[in-house]
Amino acid sequence: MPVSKRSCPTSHNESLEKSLKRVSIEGNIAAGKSTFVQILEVHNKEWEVVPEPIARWCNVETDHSEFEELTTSQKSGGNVLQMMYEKPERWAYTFQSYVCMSRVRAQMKSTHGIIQEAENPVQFFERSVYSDRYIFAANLYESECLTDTEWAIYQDWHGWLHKQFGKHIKLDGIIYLRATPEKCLERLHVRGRAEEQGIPLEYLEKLHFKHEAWLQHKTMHLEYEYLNEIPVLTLDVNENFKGNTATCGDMLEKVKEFLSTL
Ligand code: UDP
Ligand code: DCM
Ligand code: MG
Repeated sequence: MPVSKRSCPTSHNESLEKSLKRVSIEGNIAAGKSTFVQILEVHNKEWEVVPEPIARWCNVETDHSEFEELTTSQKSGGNVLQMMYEKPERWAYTFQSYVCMSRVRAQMKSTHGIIQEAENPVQFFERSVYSDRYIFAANLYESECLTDTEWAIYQDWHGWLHKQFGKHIKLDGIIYLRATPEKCLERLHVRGRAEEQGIPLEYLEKLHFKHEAWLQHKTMHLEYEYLNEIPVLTLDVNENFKGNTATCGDMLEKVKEFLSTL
């Protein structure tokens, strides 16, 4: 019997889907997530990284690479990250809906190339639709930057999006990069992203407590039940790990051990 032209790629995708592990790297602003995922990416060719599409948020109309950090002169489109920080009660909803949509798109777009052939493929996402909702959007709602109506609409489409695309974005594990809000503020200043320089310590404290409730104390209520059982690896990143071979080596060992349990 002739084999259908479509059967091979389909079964190939199905077997990739079965062996593929998806792990989100969570943590406060400037904790060191992007730095860490870059280390992961070069360490193992079976590991693929999906960074946050921050360039899209700083330049809505651009056709630059989504993951490029752009200079101010390159930013010709609307900078919705800046708009959100300058006037959150006006722009928080717009920003959060764009963030979540662009994240789903970025996470679904990958799994190309080497990972297709990998024996133990892993995708590391820089953050997830869960931190978008339960950390950032929830905090903006509690701070009265989202109205009741905006929050209700956000949760409605978030649930729908998850139902439609959950298969491609559901997680097998979470790595929590844990740092004090003070350390994050210091790194935020070192990084010097212009839009973020007015962020006060209190804002990072609020986000920190939400991360702690979710990933450390596990007291946060989540609509997605599978998340209550998900394995979490916490890595303390208060000490500098960038450029520190020994610390990075320890972190990579912990990640490998964690992956072997998923
Ligand atoms: N950084 C550092 N030491 C570290 C980790 C990060 O100095 O061990 C710096 C990094 O170079 C950057 C800033 O802290 O300037 C924030 O890091 P990143 O962009 O990785 O944080 P993210 O917001 O992605 O969590
Ligand atoms: N951000 C946000 N809401 C989200 C995700 C990210 O306000 N749902 C913001 C926080 C940072 C920037 O986007 O200012 C990128 O995050 P980071 O620097 O932690 O990578
Ligand atoms: Mg980052």
